[in-house]
Amino acid sequence: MAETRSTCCYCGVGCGVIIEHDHGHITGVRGDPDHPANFGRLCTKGSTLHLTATPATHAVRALYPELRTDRAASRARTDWDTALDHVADRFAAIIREHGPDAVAFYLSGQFLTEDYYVYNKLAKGLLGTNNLDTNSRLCMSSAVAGYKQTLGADAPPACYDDIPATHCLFISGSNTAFAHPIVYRRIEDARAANPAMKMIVVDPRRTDTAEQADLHLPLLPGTDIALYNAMLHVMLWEGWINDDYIAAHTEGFDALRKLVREYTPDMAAGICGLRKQDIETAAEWFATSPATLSMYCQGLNQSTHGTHNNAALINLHLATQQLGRPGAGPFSLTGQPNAMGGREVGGLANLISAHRDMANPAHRAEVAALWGVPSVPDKPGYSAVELFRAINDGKVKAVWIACTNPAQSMPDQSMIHAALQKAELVVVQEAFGHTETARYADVLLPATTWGEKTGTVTNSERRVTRVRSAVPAPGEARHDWQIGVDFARRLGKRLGDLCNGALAEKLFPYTHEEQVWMEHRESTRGRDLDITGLSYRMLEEQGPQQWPFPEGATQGKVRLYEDGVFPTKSGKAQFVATEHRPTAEEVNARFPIRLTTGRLRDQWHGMSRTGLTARLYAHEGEPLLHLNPSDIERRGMKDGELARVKSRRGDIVIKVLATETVRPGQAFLPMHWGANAMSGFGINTLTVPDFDPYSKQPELKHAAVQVEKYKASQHMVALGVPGDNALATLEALRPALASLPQGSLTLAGRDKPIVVLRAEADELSSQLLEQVDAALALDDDTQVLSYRDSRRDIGKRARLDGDKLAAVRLTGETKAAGWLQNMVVGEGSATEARKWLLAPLAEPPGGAQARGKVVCNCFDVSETDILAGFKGGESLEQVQGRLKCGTNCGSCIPELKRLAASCKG
Ligand SMILES: Nc1nc2c(c(=O)[nH]1)N[C@H]1C(S)=C(S)[C@@H](COP(=O)(O)OP(=O)(O)OC[C@H]3O[C@@H](n4cnc5c(=O)[nH]c(N)nc54)[C@H](O)[C@@H]3O)O[C@H]1N2
Ligand SMILES: Nc1nc2c(c(=O)[nH]1)N[C@H]1C(S)=C(S)[C@@H](COP(=O)(O)OP(=O)(O)OC[C@H]3O[C@@H](n4cnc5c(=O)[nH]c(N)nc54)[C@H](O)[C@@H]3O)O[C@H]1N2
Ligand code: SF4
Ligand SMILES: [Mo]
Repeated sequence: MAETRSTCCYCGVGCGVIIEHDHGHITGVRGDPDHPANFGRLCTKGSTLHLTATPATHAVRALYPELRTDRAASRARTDWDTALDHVADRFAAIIREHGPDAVAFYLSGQFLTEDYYVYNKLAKGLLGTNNLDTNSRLCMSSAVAGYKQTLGADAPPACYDDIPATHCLFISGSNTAFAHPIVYRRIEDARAANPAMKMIVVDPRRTDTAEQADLHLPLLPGTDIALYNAMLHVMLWEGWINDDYIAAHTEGFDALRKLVREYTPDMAAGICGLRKQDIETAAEWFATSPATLSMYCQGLNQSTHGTHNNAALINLHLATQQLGRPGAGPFSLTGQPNAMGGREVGGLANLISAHRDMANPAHRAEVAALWGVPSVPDKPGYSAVELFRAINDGKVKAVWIACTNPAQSMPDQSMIHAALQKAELVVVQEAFGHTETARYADVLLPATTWGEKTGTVTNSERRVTRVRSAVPAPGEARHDWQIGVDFARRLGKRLGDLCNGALAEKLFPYTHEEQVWMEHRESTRGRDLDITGLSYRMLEEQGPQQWPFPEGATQGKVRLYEDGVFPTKSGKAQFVATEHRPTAEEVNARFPIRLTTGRLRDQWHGMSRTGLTARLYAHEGEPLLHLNPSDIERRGMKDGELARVKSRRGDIVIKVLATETVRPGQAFLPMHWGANAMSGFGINTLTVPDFDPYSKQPELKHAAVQVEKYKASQHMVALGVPGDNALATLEALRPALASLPQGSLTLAGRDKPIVVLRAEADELSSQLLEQVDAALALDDDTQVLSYRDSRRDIGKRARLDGDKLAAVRLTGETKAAGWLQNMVVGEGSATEARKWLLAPLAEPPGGAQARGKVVCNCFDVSETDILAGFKGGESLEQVQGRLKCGTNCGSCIPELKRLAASCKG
């Protein structure tokens, strides 16, 4: 057995992991005790990483290059030479005919810095197009623009050590407990150590994070600017601002001061749907605390005024000098593991290397000189939404998509799917071949992924960490950067003197990722993110380091702007006069519900990886629309019934979940459910493609929708697994899911995963039922128990494996599905079920219940069991002592506290 230190490939906290393996297979993972991001801790997702790398996952891995030359045909396996030559031929032909702006790259904040660097140079240096954008456009681009407009550079000034040093933590638009769990563990520690520390949470929903706050401001979605302006109004009125600091280190305050005069707490209370006193309290705590740290994420960024949401909050830090010292600062939490690295290499359509500006001729000349090319293009490329529109318009003919799944994650999915259909050439470079986007690939290029890759990433606190490979690439998968280099050389040969084709060999000489990184390092010399003092060797010997870390330094910079000097022309920070603006879509009589979207604790984005691990479904196991009970009742519905949710762009059918965490008139959808998990194109069918004018980040957090009861006359639940690979069964059932008006396809169970297909339709065709039975081995009548009541339209089919229930299909009445699922998963005796299966009963036998949600994933403890403890008078400590819940990774602690509080009240 061997161990390899690496980094978790999920969120921007950037936790260090130790991969346990036998050089061939990954067998386990644990937190790296020496890593400064997590000191040994991991959350539910990080601690199950090894389960996404089992041999069974090969059923869905992209293992070999695949190609189709005819759109109507399906792809066939090919070799790398054929695949890359084909793509190079097509790219060269399109560029020759239409110019370099007719091709585009759409990449990812989950690329390593080395991957990113190669593709950036390929597009901007070799081809001369800035059509290179990434999913960071959906994620961090408002944070980038917000920092640049105010502080002058895209650099989060704070760090994790500011958490224990702060006296007031202002969390806005961030469900830290779910989305940055290990940061949240640090927050819990800091609050335990300093009970006087205040925590304010600004979020329309009462999330687990908000639940723990000293002050929760459940503002109406999209009204942050009004709130922050009003807080500044109060600070001015009370004399809580720092005039000396403003005079010495900032510019633009007068315009802002004038503007916020009208933002009285009363006025903002009306716009935001908040209490005036709460706005005043927030202003007081923020301004008068010895050190205030804000943490924010997509609730601010994913908005048509996302840049100004960021700037309005940073304004407060500048006005009160809450930055540049321990425990204070505006700390934008990074979403993806290497969105920061992407920003560093200039991996967006409007950036160039090392935080340089495309619009600045001197910056362009510097990059051109570094690369040894005559020039880099000055025309900004298409940003994510613009790019897919340009494909739809036929302006972009070929698109190369890598390490992101736009056919699930982009807003307005109908437009995205139409674009992918329309494109002349779609290249998808993926580690997992089953994604929604991979279906559109004319060429599928298999990439290595976590556990196999090597390079570097930068986390939220500017800390550069090594990612290392533990096991070899599966099949013929290759590293992302290598694919880019190989392609660049092939394309160069075909382009010749066109673009910078003749220089391709010289531009892409790399044989090792470290060479790529060294070039990136050189590009940062003298820039705000200077890392010329770092090396792979140093990261190896001394562990992860923060930037800037210029040559000659012995340590990176823990915290920025301590001297009050900012990387702007004047050296002063800039206030931005930010005004409240409506969201792109406001609610009205036809679309009366404000829909927001976001994350679940245990799933990652489109679920290509977390969706392979059954236990990660246990917390919220199927697509659900979170809705206030009063809104459910008003529609004549009950918890768990189906609703049709409609926006101006399309509709989905989904079960409702009654929850007080959303206020009346609002709804929440987890962002994870795409076409692989539910019928149609998934939840992003509903979201708006409108974007912020500065950052071009689309408004994924706000849409106006209508919600109506949906009634299907037929129901089906089919569950089980025929062999030992549930993932293969999942794949086999995908066509069935796609043919349904409403349905979902998920995993359940723990060590022995099973597949669960739920379906609702006015008619379940015999063809569909046959398909389902075949996939679950319920098709051999001699092996199957079968009951049919045609008068009541109730059907039951089950396969037993000895005395155990192995698979079930219920049609007509599905109330017993949860009970049967427990039985299949629990592998208990099926004696009782056998009787039930052959009887006209529809409901499960008395008392038998579905197990319900699993709160603690480490120890598999359900909400039912936890609540029984609290209701029986046990304290949190007693419940934890008995059931062990929350005593390992701690991701469920906020929820345990909430459940405890709910039983007290
Ligand atoms: N479990 C898990 N963790 C993840 C990820 C994942 O997929 N799963 N993804 C990672 C990535 S890439 C990202 S970007 C981060 C995202 O991390 P977060 O931004 O923390 O997560 P979200 O759930 O998208 O949104 C945060 C909150 O914004 C609130 N919100 C909605 N509208 C508004 C508004 O107008 N104002 C305010 N103040 N708040 C609003 C929502 O109710 C939601 O609770 O998570 C990272 N971590
Ligand atoms: N409604 C709504 N939509 C949202 C959001 C929201 O809050 N609400 N959030 C947005 C945000 S913040 C983000 S960041 C995006 C994320 O959206 P996506 O980028 O689409 O999310 P992922 O599913 O993480 O996609 C990464 C893909 O890369 C593949 N992959 C993994 N490792 C590797 C590798 O090493 N190499 C290659 N080539 N491929 C690999 C994975 O299998 C996966 O398919 O979603 C956005 N969409
Ligand atoms: S908090 Fe969880 S998902 Fe994020 S890096 Fe750490 S272990 Fe990975
Ligand atoms: Mo993100």
